[in-house]
Amino acid sequence: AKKKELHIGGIFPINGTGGWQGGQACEPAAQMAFRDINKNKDLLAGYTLTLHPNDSECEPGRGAAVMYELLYNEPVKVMLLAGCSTVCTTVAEAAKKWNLIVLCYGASSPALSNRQRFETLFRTHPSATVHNPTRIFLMQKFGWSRVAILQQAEEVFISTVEDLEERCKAAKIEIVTRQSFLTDPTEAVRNLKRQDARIVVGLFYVVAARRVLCEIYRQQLYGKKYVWFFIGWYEDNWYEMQLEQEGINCTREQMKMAAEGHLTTEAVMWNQDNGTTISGMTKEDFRTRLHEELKKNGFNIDERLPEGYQEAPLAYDAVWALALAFNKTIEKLAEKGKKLEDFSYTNRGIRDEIYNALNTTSFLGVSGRTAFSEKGDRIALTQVEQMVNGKYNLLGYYDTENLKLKPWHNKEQWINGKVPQDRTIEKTVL
Ligand code: ABU
Repeated sequence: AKKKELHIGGIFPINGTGGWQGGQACEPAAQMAFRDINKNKDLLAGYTLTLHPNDSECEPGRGAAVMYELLYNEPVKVMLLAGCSTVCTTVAEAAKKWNLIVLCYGASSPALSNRQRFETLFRTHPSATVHNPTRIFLMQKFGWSRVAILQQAEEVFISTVEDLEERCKAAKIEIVTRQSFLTDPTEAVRNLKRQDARIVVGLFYVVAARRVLCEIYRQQLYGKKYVWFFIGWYEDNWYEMQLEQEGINCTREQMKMAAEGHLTTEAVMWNQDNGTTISGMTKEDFRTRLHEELKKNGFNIDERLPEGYQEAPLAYDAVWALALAFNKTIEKLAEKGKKLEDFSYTNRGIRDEIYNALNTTSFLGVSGRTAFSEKGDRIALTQVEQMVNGKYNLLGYYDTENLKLKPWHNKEQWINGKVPQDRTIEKTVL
């Protein structure tokens, strides 16, 4: 008998210029998952999943337009997959009106952890708040109790800072200044210098990060007196890419000098060990297949990895989470004499079944244990790295749930071997 099709709307940020174009690697990873699931005889018997992919460019307006195209054109979509915080926020806020569950593989905004506002949202991407206990741990470890914050004015970073401020207050760490910018960070960096900020937490998308880094160089907020915390999900050589195209007024060498010694925190997005996961692949099998897919999609991965490479396992596992939830829903609905293909945008009952199924999903994926908290969030471990001579060194892992190191390698390096101070130390004249 002909298999029944279940349609999924896919919203991927691919061709934009500002935020996170992670669809470049996440879409091929998701496509791979759809093929694997459709071939799997133990899942979704009698059904086939069809993805309808679109590019949101990581622009909320474009994301909304794409969502309406998916909704107002046949066939009916049973779920939406989306990435990039600004787009997920727009899509997830609206989708509940169509009784649609939204599963975000690439959205870190803490603002999304709000069940009143985002009734039908789940995400395989951890919330950016997971970085904050790790930042506090590092501040305490290195004796910094006076820090500053520089952020891009986007809800994803604003909500991360709100959480960081609370945690700093609890840990008695003073935030000397909080500077924000829309597109040009010049004035904000100047203000950091005026306030004699030495330890700075920077929160911005990668294009803005390059502008900030060039400004750090120009205003000389780098070197032995300064430590910057950046977000760890940028690609490894982000500081020297796209400089001409983006009109960055610094050379590669200057960018490298300014980036030296900075720390990054990031959620661990690849399974920790190389054991077999639900798809039958280890994370290294997945990497090999992903590389083949990326090459087929025209990426020269030896030259540079596409954006979203780190998050590709989250996209792959999002599709597995969706398939397992559909499988469970089909069984539940059958008990009531109903079918998943009867889903319509006015069908709250089927939406609730899919919601309950996702809520109780738990499996070992290529990104690690995949399960969702009551807010729809992913539970995760964080990783700390430091840039030394233009390359990232792994310093260690921090378990933000149990507030434990696991393990720390003591490999941090400071210019002249001294940990930078968080303030000017007055010399006592005898
Ligand atoms: N790791 C990518 C997150 C992108 C975003 O939150 O928009």
